Amino acid sequence: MTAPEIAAEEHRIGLGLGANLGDAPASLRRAVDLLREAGLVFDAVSSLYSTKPWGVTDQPDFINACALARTNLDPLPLLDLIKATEQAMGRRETRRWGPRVIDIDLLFYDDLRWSDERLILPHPGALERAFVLLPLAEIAPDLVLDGTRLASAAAAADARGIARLSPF
Ligand code: PH2
Ligand code: MG
Ligand code: MG
Repeated sequence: MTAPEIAAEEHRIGLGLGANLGDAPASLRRAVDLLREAGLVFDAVSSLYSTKPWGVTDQPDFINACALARTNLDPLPLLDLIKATEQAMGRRETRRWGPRVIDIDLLFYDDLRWSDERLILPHPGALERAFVLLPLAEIAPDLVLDGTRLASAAAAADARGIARLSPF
């Protein structure tokens, strides 16, 4: 007789979290709580970082963090869950790169490379934006994205305007 299947959460994912409206640290924690209640298993969450706005600069500073989790969901159902969580927390569409109560970005999903109108994996900003790279490298220094080890990328990043605040 074969052993029964155990519902192991087998896909390893990275999430980028950000907010710059309302109580941003509370929003990041609420996002993790909601995703956990929805079945994601969190293995690590970075410190909270205060970061200067990137892209559109005339808006409040952001709080950013990254997390490592596991899921059984395929990429698009996972993306649906992420978007539903943002909506449940009051996210409304604003201008691109504008202020938001919560932003949850899927940074990677196993070693999957994916590109369509809804999703690009690995997230193209993960290696380029210090507000993602620094928190992600804190919890996954040995992870390799697009052939680059995160610790090396973080060491080379322009970390001006980014301050580690506190544990999550
Ligand atoms: N998110 C953006 C645009 N600019 N800047 C910082 N510092 N942090 C963010 O999370 C961020 C941003 C769009 O998602
Ligand atoms: Mg984002
Ligand atoms: Mg987003």
